Amino acid sequence: MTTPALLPLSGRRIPTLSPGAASFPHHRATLRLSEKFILLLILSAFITLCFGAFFFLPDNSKHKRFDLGLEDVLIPHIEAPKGAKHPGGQVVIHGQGGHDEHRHREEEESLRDKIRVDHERALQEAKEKLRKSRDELRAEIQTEKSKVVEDLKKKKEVPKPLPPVPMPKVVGVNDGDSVEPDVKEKRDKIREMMKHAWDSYRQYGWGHNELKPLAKKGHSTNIFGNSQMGATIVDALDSLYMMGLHDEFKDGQEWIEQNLDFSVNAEVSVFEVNIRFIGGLLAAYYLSGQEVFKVKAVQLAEKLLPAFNTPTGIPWAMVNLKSGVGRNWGWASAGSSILAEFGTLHMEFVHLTYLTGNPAYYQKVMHIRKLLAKMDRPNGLYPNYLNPRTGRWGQHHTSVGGLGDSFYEYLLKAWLMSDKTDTEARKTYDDAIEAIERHLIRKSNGGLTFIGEWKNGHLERKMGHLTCFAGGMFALGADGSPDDKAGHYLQLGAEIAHTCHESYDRTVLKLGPEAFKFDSGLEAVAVRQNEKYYILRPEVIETYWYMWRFTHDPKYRQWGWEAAQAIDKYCRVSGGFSGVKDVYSSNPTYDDVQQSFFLAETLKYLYLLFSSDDLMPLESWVFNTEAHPLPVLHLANLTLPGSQAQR
Ligand code: DMJ
Repeated sequence: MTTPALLPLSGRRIPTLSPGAASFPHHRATLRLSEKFILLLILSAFITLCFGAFFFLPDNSKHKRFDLGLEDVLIPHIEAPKGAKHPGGQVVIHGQGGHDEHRHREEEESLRDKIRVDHERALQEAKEKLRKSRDELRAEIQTEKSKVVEDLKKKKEVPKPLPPVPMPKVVGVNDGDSVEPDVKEKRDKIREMMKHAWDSYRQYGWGHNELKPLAKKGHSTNIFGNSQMGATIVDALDSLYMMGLHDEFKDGQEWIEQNLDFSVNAEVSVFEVNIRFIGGLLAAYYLSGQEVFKVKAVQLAEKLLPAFNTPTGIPWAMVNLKSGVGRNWGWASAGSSILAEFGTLHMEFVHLTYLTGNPAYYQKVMHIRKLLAKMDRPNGLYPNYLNPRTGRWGQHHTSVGGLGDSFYEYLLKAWLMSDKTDTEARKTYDDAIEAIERHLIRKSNGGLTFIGEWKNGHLERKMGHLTCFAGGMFALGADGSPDDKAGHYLQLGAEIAHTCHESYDRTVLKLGPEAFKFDSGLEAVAVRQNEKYYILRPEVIETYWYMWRFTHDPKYRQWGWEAAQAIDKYCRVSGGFSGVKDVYSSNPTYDDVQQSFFLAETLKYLYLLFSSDDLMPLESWVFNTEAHPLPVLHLANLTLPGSQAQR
């Protein structure tokens, strides 16, 4: 589910004013930091003054002091006489005369003195500040800021040691080389493409999230906030490892050790960070055994947890890594959370609980599952939007492409990853797929099977590139499907693969458009200009790979090779690989983005397609939605709190 990068987002920007703008009253109300600082000082001096004045009122005032019950906060150093406080927190003056009265007057006197001194000091400080020039103030603010940063750095927590956990059996991390020279050659070509993508990023975008291969500089989208978290490095690690690019892997590891820091003031997508970073780090850990990846994954996961602080426990789409404040995308059905986002956490979170012994991760995702299980589903379908405040569905839009896709994928993979013991997940997957088949899957007039989208009771006969992953999913889920329907689902997978191949084959560049229609005589072609782009996406090749693994029909390698050649011919530039804006034009323009998923997924699936099956066998590994492999956990031997699978 990557739609956020493409859909119009409500990313709010703080307007920046030109120097001196605040001195013109007709300028917009946004103030610079130094002005804000001065105003704050004046305001605090004024408040201190008022507060002080309150105590200079005549004693016969009817006012009762501290009657707001805030005394403990305001003056914690003053002890109220024993028993003199009523339940509302009000200090009662008993007026018994004599000793008590005298002591009370003394206390009052000393309090007044203190307030007077404090308030004079505050006034003095404010006056001094006001006498300073703008530059002096700016320098002062800068020094204070740096001090805070320094203090924070010093305070940086030493990571808690993680409990020793038995490493799941890691099988099939081998060369996977083929004996057939032709296949070997193709595989070498894919490795060379990976090297070009990586080296270009290394040279021009190192440390940035992604690369602009034409401008030859770093790139980022709002899914990563304003951070420089090296998304491409983390996303690419396991591909590098599998391809035997060990120097590059080491380079990436070093960057992560030295630079990857999650204490940044960045508002990131919980889903994207989970699938790319946590998934990428965990896979790198399992493949290489290097502790640093596990430690970083856990540090990051802790930063995501505040996203679950909603009235329902359905997480926000975005969270600020520093403040923990979450919110949803402005465009998502009246502030809803998105099915493919909150429904694509399970695999990584189960592994986090496994590796840390902390049940919180597992509990969070199981809570989501339970909540969904209780809800009514229109026609048995899951709408893409769910409001995290009310727990009600938003707009009734169902899709196996963007906004819905990986929710279904993770149900199936939760079952596979649990060594097929999480039967609840399998049943939920089977029920969902049955409803999808009934309502969304159709055959076009030209005989192409497609998966449409359900919008308020109406089937839109349009399929997205993202939806093409479903061919692989159906094949992967065939074994274990109810009523002996394994053959049926394998066939469905093959039909989807065929349709998606047609969407590539009917273009000039032999690369697939973002979305294609089956309407008014149209068969697997894009209509609108803004659906004709190809951004290096993996889904079609992903399906070819799964189909290859389950059938060994040579056409899947053939189709994969066609796509690889087209990418190399039309998307390769001297500074890396770029998406193209129109796959129907013989002279396409570039979008100038080398997406991190190109290295994580597209090239990895291509490489696996030309490798032997003993590299990453599907009985032992489950690929997350960003193609990061996680080992099957034999849950029968584990203790995941509350897990059905424990029995
Ligand atoms: C990837 O980030 C993941 O595959 C996600 O699930 C959906 N799509 C993008 C790539 O297209």
